[in-house]
Parts: sequence; structure tokens; C-alpha cells
Amino acid sequence: QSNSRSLFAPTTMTTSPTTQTLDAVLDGLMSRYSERVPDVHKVIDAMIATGIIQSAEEIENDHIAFRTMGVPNMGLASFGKIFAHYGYERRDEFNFIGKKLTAYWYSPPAPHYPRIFVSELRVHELSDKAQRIIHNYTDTVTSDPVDSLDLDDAEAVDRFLHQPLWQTPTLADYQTLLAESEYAAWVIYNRYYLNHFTISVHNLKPGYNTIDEFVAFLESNGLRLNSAGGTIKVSPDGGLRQASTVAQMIDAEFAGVAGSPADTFRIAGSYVEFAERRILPEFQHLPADQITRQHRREGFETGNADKIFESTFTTQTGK
Ligand code: OOG
Ligand code: NI
Repeated sequence: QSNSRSLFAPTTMTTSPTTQTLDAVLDGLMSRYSERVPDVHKVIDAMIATGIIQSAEEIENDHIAFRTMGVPNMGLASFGKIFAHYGYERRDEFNFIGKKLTAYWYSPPAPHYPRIFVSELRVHELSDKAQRIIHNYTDTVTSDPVDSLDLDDAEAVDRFLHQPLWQTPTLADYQTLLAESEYAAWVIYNRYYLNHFTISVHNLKPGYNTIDEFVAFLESNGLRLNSAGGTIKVSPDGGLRQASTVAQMIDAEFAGVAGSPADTFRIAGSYVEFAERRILPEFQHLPADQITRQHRREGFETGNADKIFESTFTTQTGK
């Protein structure tokens, strides 16, 4: 069982059918993601070469993230049902006014699984023109596709998460959306592809277990980091500290218009994030070997997240 798992899949003793399905779904997400984001291997290889870890399985995945389009039959309401089925619980809601996004985070069914952060574009807040473009694609989805998905069939779920939910966009539509909402442009092309996974740094060995030290290590290995609002994003309580790479560019193939050949254009794909969760003040007296996830800063932070979204924005990728 464990040999068949790809990178970062959680190791677990429990073998309930639901857990096995979740393991397989996470495996599928992580393997496709690491194929399309070369920085994943770049970071892991550097961690191994530096002796921070011996193998990728030692990495703790703090959370993974998805983006959705807030239109009927899709968005948070639809997507949330997938991981709820595996025991994830919906937690705090976040509002990103300028970016027109709503997000929730979901806590996992067991502490060795990643948290999940899912956001949704409030499409109805965009200009009529942008709304028309989006609906042109998404209106082909006339019922909630998750309702007809067998969530106990890991292969079906894997296929669903990596399939085109709507027609491939034209480059002109992509660029019109990009000018108004970089998030909209990202989702119209990338759909439910995993947006990022997150390396927990606080359990790494001394010298690398703070975000400042880890960022120094990343920069010395030539990784390009998101500088929006400063490279290290710190929550007001000081407990959640995050950084991320600039999204990797992918060669995207867009639909040809009126019989002309398809257009290829380089657009933002996915990225890698790094998080330090500090021990909460009330647990700071505990010996280090007794510290578990519940003793550290939980959840997410609007101010941090607002800047992390920009990892896929042209202001960062075009730096
Ligand atoms: C998510 C950005 C927010 C976090 O950890 O706060 C985030 C995204 O880029 O879709 O990942
Ligand atoms: Ni994140």
C-alpha cells in the first residue's frame, strides 16, 4: 500500500474505505501537480541535498488550495461536497473585497492530512463583459457535476478534478478576463488543478524551522518568491507566517477562433507555499516533544492570503 503512494501522501494506519479513497485522491492531485510545477522538485531536491530531510515523505503538507468560479452548479457549494465526503469540516469564511473572492478553509478528518483552502470568484461582481465571457463557458454545466460523481470512486474523482469542466477558452477571452480579474483568467484555464501545496517549516530541523530561515534557504537555491506585501506574510497575532514561490509558467493551448489554428501562450500555472505556525502562547511551556498540531496557530489569515493569491498574478510572474 505505502509503496504505491506518490510524493507527500499521508501515511496512515487506518484503512477505512473512505480513508483509502482520500489517500488516492490526494495522491492523484499531488502527482499531477508536481509534474506541472518544476519548483516542487527543485525545493525537495535542495532540501535533500542540504540534509534538511532524507526523503520527500518526511514533508508535512500544511494545506492544499483550490480556486473555483462562483456560478450556478459550481463554486464553493459544489466543490465543498467533495472533501466533506471524506470527513473534512468547513471552518472560517474569508472575504477579499478588492479581488471579489470568498473563501473557506476545511479542517481534515485526521491531523496527518492537509487542511484545504478553497476560494470562489464572486462572478456577479465583475463587469457585464467579463460575466458574459465566463457564462459563455460555464453555462454548459447545467447541473452540479459533483452530485452525479461517485465520491467513493477515487479514479472517477481524480478524472473529475483534472478534466475540462467547460470548453477550452480562446486567447482573446483569457486576455480580456486577465485585464479585469487575474483570478478569473487563472480559473478559466486551470480549473480545478491544484493551485498549491504547502510545506510546513516549523517541524523541520533547527536552522530551517522558521519562515525567515527557510526563505533564506530558498533564495540561496535560486527560487523566485512572491514579494507582494513583502516576501514573508505575518498574521497580526504573529502566529502564522507564510511565503510562496512565484507561479510557474505553463505553455497553454487556447482554442482557435473560426477555423484558425490554436494559439499557444505562456500563462501562470501553480506555485508552492511555505508556512510556519508558531506555538500558541498558552502552550509555550510544553516540552518540544509534546507539541502537536493542536498547540500551534490554526487557520488562515485574510491579510496574508490576499497577498498569496498574487503568486499567480502578472505583477509577480512578470517581475
Ligand atoms: C490561495 C491564496 C491564499 C493561504 O494560505 O492563505 C492561501 C490561492 O492562491 O488560491 O493560499
Ligand atoms: Ni495557501
